[in-house]
Amino acid sequence: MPDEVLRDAPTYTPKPSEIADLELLLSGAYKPLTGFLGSADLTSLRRNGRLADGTAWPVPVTLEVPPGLIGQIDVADPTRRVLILADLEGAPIAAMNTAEVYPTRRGWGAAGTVKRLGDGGHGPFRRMRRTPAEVRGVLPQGRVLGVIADRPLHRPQLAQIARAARTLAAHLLVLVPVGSPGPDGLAPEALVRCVLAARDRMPPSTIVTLPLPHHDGDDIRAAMLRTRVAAAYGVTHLLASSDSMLSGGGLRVLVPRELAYDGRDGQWRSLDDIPPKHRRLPLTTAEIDDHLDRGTILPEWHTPPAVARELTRDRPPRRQRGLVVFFTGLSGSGKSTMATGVADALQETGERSITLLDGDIVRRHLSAGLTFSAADRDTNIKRIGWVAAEVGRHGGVAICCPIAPYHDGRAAAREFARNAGAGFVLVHVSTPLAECERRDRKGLYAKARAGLIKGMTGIDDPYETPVDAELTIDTTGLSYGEAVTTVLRYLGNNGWLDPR
Ligand code: PPS
Repeated sequence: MPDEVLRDAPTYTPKPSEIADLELLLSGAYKPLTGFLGSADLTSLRRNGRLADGTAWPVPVTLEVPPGLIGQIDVADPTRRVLILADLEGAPIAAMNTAEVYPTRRGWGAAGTVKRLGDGGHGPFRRMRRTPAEVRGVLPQGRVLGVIADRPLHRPQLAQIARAARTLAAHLLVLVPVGSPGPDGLAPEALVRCVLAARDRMPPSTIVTLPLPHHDGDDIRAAMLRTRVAAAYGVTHLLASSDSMLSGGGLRVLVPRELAYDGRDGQWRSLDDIPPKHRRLPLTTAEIDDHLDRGTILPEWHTPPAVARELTRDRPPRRQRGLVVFFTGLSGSGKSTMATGVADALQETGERSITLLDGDIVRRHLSAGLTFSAADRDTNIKRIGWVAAEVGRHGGVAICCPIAPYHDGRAAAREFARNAGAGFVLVHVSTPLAECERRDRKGLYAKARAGLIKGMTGIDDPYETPVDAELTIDTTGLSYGEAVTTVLRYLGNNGWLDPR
């Protein structure tokens, strides 16, 4: 590709899951795919699970682009059909030779082959990324037992791995997906630390990371994709987790026997070989989360202490974990008052570091210049949500109290918190409009009714009632103290505060 074509080509940063797909396309893990799919392949895929040329392929690998970009690309002109795909910092990863742009349900899709430009960037444990060719180059001859470790490995999984490796006389290849937070919400780097912490409990192994993205759609197809990727990495036998039993991609999938802990000798063996009174079943994900939330140590019979230590580091007990308390409600509903009261009470106990992100104050600093248009409100809420999540990432408590009238903005704030490993409590202050209008502390409702201000939430701008609030409080007839106590009691009962 000539330099001036690259220089003049538009640059676009895809969504994280699309960047993960891109990395796998570039590394050869998605062989035979060499680029993002076009409409003919997608239609064929939907119809019969095959690409237009008949190759079996499990999931659509697509790139969505904003409408503004479409005008800058001309697929008929070789000098104007190149699109530079960049990472989140804007550094180029690849050049796409756009062969087609097509309308989708949500906007536009772009298809074409991709060629690597950058080194793939940085990031924690980047040195553990390997392409399939690199891994195949170092694997010993013979069978390769593959494990996709999207969750930490506890003793039951470690015992299954050891058994399978022994039975097959296979070398062990552990693939750690790091594209996005895993199913347990664990940050990718924390997952890698947990897997490495279990290394001395595994047979000799090769451990690599890869950005396996999450694809919408059914679990079977997602499992088929994983199987294909594992096969590309040289896996001959893939150890399935109990919830993904699938074959395909030219390898064998092993569904491990369910193991339990035998209290007589401390071994993990088949459930059926242990008398019920000596048998302990593996902890469920909910039980593990509960241990972590409360800060009780994961039992040694179940989890190697080194793994437990890493898990606790990433998910400290709730009373020490970062938290976003997000109040939403109409103007005058009492959310600022309650938020301030909760902040004061927590500051008095001294157990937490608090940041209060009040609607009015945010609009003076963080969101100065924003209006009350739908787009600006959305930006405002995303900014608040982002800052709150960063506070949470560092173990603090962020208390926010904007109106946040739209579901999408609130959902984005929740997602930011989740990705930062922080808790998120949505408090809907549901005081009805009539009561808010009666209070009308700032005289805004009167002005809105008189037509002096436009777009007032509740009057001529919508408030989408939350359906996912952890707590709903109507402050009509409630004293200040009662309202604040309700929130504090919720936080206490759910482990977010030190018991007193
Ligand atoms: S939003 O929708 O979440 O971005 O709003 P927020 O940042 O919380 O700002 C709400 C405060 O701005 C004042 N105000 C208005 N509210 C709603 N609609 C319109 N058109 C409007 N114009 C000004 C109002 O005083 C809100 O303060 P609170 O504390 O909620 O009463």
